[in-house]
Amino acid sequence: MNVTEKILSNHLVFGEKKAGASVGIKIDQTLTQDATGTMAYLEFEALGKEKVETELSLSYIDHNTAQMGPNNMNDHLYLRSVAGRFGIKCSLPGNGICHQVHLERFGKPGKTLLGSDSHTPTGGGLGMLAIGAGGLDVALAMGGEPFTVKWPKVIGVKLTNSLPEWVAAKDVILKLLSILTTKGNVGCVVEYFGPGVRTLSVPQRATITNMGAELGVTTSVFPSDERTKEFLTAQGRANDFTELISDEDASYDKIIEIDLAKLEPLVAMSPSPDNVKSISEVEGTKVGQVIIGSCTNSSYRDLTIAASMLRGRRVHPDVSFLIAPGSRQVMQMIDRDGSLSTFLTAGARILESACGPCIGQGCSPAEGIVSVRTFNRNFSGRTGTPNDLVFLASPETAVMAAICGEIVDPRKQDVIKYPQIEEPESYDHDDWLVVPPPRRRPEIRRASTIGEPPKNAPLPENIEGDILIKLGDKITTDHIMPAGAFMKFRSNISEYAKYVFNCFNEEGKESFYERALKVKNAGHHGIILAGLSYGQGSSREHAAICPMYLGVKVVIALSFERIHSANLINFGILPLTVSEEELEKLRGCEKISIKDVRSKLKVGEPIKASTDDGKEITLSHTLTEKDIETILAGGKLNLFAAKK
Ligand code: MIC
Ligand code: SF4
Repeated sequence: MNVTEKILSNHLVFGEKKAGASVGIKIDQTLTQDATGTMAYLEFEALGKEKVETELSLSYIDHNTAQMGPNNMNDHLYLRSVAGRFGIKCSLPGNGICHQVHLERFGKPGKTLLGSDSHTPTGGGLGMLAIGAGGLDVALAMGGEPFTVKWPKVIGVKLTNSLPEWVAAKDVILKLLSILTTKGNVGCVVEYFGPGVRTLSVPQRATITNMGAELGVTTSVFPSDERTKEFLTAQGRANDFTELISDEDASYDKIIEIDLAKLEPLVAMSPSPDNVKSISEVEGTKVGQVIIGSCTNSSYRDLTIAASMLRGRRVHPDVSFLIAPGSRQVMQMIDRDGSLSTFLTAGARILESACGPCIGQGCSPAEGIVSVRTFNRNFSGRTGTPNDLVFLASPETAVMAAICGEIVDPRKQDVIKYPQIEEPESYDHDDWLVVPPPRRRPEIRRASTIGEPPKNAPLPENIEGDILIKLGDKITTDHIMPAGAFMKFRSNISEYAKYVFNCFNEEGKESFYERALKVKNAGHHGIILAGLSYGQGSSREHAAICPMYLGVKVVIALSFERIHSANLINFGILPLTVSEEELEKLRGCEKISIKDVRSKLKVGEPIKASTDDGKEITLSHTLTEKDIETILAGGKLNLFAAKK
């Protein structure tokens, strides 16, 4: 067996080990972050459980830390109290980004981790099967329910040789993104193997598995080997180590070989992480902002590289240079070893250990300037600046750009020697910003800005649909539900729903929200039309909950991304697929009706839609029986309540 099959088999609760078959797996650990966590815990409360039933559940506060107005801190107090009440640890603001902290302090090889954040696969760097999901699925896993996932196809990525100077782990994943792209990888797991694996440390592996999320795969995983042991030992967690490697005769559904020695520095240009260019194609581009941070590249290793390059130097006067260390551990260590002072002398602005600019919480670039970031996403407008120009790159390439004021191939200069970085033998760790559940169960603190998960009605038999919006390919959840400044409404659906598809609203014209409400109030049902890979990116279930709240019943697309499709089902929205030809026909009309949809779903008959211009369209789906039951009930919360 390969590593993926081993972990899945050890956790299998039901289902057949066959690619594409629905299986239930036991979840050992869960994590949430504040932006998805408030809803997840409101949903957990609705399940009526006394305590979590996992080995370990953690609630991280790392996304909404700007605290403009009371909303954010109201959320934080709710999260801390609800964690205490149900036996969950709470990582307070300032302790760091969930994925970085979880890797450092809590992840364990061979375990399963379900997180309400799409970059949960970061844990794959430690040999965990770490999967991102919507908050409701995480709530159910906390309640002891198995998590349902398709038995994956495993793409083996064979790594050979070792990385040359100035080429980083980020370039490995950018290379893979250029091969596999962000579309069409649903239902796959990427597993790394081969002799090159041992040349990569755990933080480097975690950069690769983290950004694997952009491929749209279920997760990515590395074996757990001597390097894993070194890392866990340095974290004071040698006892958490178990070896986990694939069998000699393990096979993969497909193999991609990457010769690390042949890689070069790469850059992903706006507006997609798979818009990958070699550095020679972008050399000389003037840069106005550089940021080192996010859960992809803000480890101690990344910051040590950055500090070594900056020692005795200053950043270019035209560049605003910012650093957000991934965790309090990293922050403390760069303080102790003098890197912090190097950064300050070089002219860096130091940000809190949190998601910050990665999710548009400040530091939006000025119009027209290029911002080079070590992050994982550069979807248009995510920074808070419309039509932003964000280039994703390794810390090495980013710091070089900060020093030179333009993109420079670090291999072509001879001023800065390549810093050889050793992993520390011991990391600082005290965990005192991780609050364990108190002995006496606290009362839940629920301020006025904290709403309730909205209820949905069962799916109607006949859908009288108005097409609310017609979209193209690769619509991300950032398009559907903006983050940044709007994230303060995450625990209040009626407020947040006002901003559905905000980026497509035009001034002076009816907004999506207004249109959807008009249709809903007229007793009709909302329909969304889209192209390939609808719902890429984040795990935010708000991208399903808010449209549901506005009366959307069906999304018709060429294909869906895994997490978003699960979120639609969880909240009772029907995801239907259509051929390109039929989609074109739908684009030409405004209203469609889908008759007898409940009955047809139940008996597995094809679903037909008739358009207002007299055409008949066939719609398909890949729903399991359980999915159908969920949608018919109007979502998982209704289903759960009915079964109680
Ligand atoms: C993101 O990177 O887009 C986020 C913010 O971390 C999201 C979660 C969210 O929307 O709260 C994610 O990746 O799942
Ligand atoms: Fe936070 Fe950005 Fe990572 Fe999402 S991708 S968890 S916003 S740092």
